[in-house]
Formats: sequence, C-alpha cells, structure tokens
Amino acid sequence: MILRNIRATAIKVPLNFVLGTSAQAVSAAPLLLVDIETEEGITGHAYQFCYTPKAAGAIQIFLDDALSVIKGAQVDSEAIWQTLARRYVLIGVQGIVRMAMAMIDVACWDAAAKAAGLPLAKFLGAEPHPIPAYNSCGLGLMAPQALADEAEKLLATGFRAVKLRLGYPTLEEDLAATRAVRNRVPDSVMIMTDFNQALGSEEALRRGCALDDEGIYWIEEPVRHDNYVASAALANDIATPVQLGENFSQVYDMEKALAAKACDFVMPDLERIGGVTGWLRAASLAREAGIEMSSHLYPEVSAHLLAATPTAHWLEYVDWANAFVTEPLRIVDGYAVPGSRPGNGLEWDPALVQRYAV
Ligand code: SMN
Ligand code: MG
Repeated sequence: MILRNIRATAIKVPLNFVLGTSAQAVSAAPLLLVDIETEEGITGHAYQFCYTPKAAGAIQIFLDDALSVIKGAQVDSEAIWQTLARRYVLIGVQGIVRMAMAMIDVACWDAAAKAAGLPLAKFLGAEPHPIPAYNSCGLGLMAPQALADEAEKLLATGFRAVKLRLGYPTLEEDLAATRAVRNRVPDSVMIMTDFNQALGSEEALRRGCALDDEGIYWIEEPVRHDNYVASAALANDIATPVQLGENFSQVYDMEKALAAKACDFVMPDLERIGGVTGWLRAASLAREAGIEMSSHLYPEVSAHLLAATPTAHWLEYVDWANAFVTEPLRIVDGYAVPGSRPGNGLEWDPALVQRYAV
C-alpha cells in the first residue's frame, strides 16, 4: 500500500468523571484524531491524548512535516519510523515530534491489518482474548466520602479493579482517601494507586510503607518518573509493588528502568513508547525481564496489543473514545474484549467528531 495523505482533526471531549491527578485536574480530554489515507482506499486510524489543547496544533505541524517526507512511501510502519527518526535526529525523537511519529505508526499498523482483513491482535500473530481491565476514570483528589461514592459507580459497570489518585498534601489525607475506597468496595476489588510523581524520595518511602497495610495493588510513579535510582530503592523497601511506565519515552527509557530495577511492573503508553512498533519491542523486553506489562490509556488499541504481549497484566480503561467511535471497547465481567473487526478497532462517527471538533 502507498501512503497518500494524513488528515488530522482536533477535538475536545468532556469527561464523565474528572481525572484529578496530583499534578493537574483533567475535566475534558484534548484529543487529535489521525487518518492515514492510502492509494488503495484503505484508511488507518489513531488518536492521541494531547494533555493540553495547544499540543494538538503543534502535533499537526509535525504530521504535515512528516507527510512531506513519507507521501508516496510504502505503508510499512517500521521503515517509516526509521525514515522519520533520521529526519528528526537533531531536534530529537521526543515530545511533540515523537507524538506525531507514534500516531503515524499506529495508523499505519491499522491500515496494514485492515488490508490483511485481520483484527490487529491476529495480524500480530496472537489469538485475541479478554484482558483484565481496571476502571481508571475519575477517583481524582477529592473528599473521602465522594471518592467512595464514585468508586461504587465505577464498579457498577462490571469492573473488579479501579485506580485511585493519591499525592494529597499529607500522608493522613492519602490514608483517608485509600481507606474510604477500601472500606466501601468488596475485599476482592483491586485498588491501584497513582501519585503522578508528587513525592520526594524520603516522603515516598514514608507514605509507601504506610500504604503497605492498606490492601492496595500497586503504587504508581511515587517520585519523579525518571529518578530510577530513587524508584529502585522504593521498589526494594516497600512491600506493595511499584509501577512505572507511562513516561517511558521509546523503549530506551524502559531498558534503563529495567536495568536499574526501578519498578516491579511496567505500563508503557502506546504513544510515548513509539506506537505499535515501540510497544512490540517493549513487550519483548518485558518478556526477557520476566516483568508484567500493563497499558496506559488508549484501551481500544491496547486491548489488541496486550493480547499479543507475553507478560500481559492489566489494561487501563478510560471511556473517553466512547464519545466519538462507532463501536466502543466492550467490557465484559471486568475484562476488555479486543474488537473483532479488521484493524485496531477505531472507527470515527463523523457526526460525533463534528460535535466535539475545536
Ligand atoms: C494519567 C495521567 C495523565 C492523563 C491521564 C491519566 C495517569 C494514569 O497517570 O496513569 O492514568
Ligand atoms: Mg499514571
């Protein structure tokens, strides 16, 4: 297949549950939708969470720049990645540049799987199967009673695990939030927690040890994401597993984190790790290291990728794309079911995209 054009559409989707992290409260998701058109008439799709609305425009500029190089090329994700990586050696394959490259990669894999008539998981040689999922909508920083109420709502749709944001000003508040949720939901429900890099290493040790008695499943990004030395000490000293990965920029960061024994689990982000191409490399690394690998955001595509990941662990579920796709990801008894249509499962509903266009 020959790549003919890249189209991008910026949208803003209001969230059903505010995602109040210790760093920033997200009440609407700025997203960029990408369509890669081929001469053969097949179109590949990807979307990117832009973190901040202005980033969507910046990514679009780099999509245009990339198109000037890859227009007319074969739709071969790995070759395109290499071509663009060479073009961007000096500015660096990071940030906005990497986001644009990853979107192209994901959309090209989608087009290739569609051309083969196979769901992405099958195209990657895996048998699609349900993946255990935790509901990561909401449970942002708020009053304990409100957290417990929201946790019940999040579990009402069949989930058996949720993620709670921590990193309140004090340990006592972190404990109050954790206990409010833990005491309200059944003992069998897993509670993942996420500090979003809020703590210094001493405070992280103090809070991590205190949380060891609270029945939680993992502690995510307690300290600065790239402080692998501090993270390794925490993974050693805290009984609860330490989780890292959404900030791994390409597999090189993941290699460094694994070499430093910085975490007990990993959870790469589809776009930051370098699209499907980057994910597959990360999955090999995780297998070699014998470490369990979860996903970050992008549940629709991640369901396919986790089905093809030897040490697959948990899928992070957010419902953001349900607002504009034709077939939302299905959750059955707490498991995400990879889509059975050819490709990665993403198809836009034009009227809904129009509704949220910015
Ligand atoms: C998170 C961070 C930023 C946006 C969405 C979600 C969070 C997570 O760290 O792991 O879900
Ligand atoms: Mg996180």
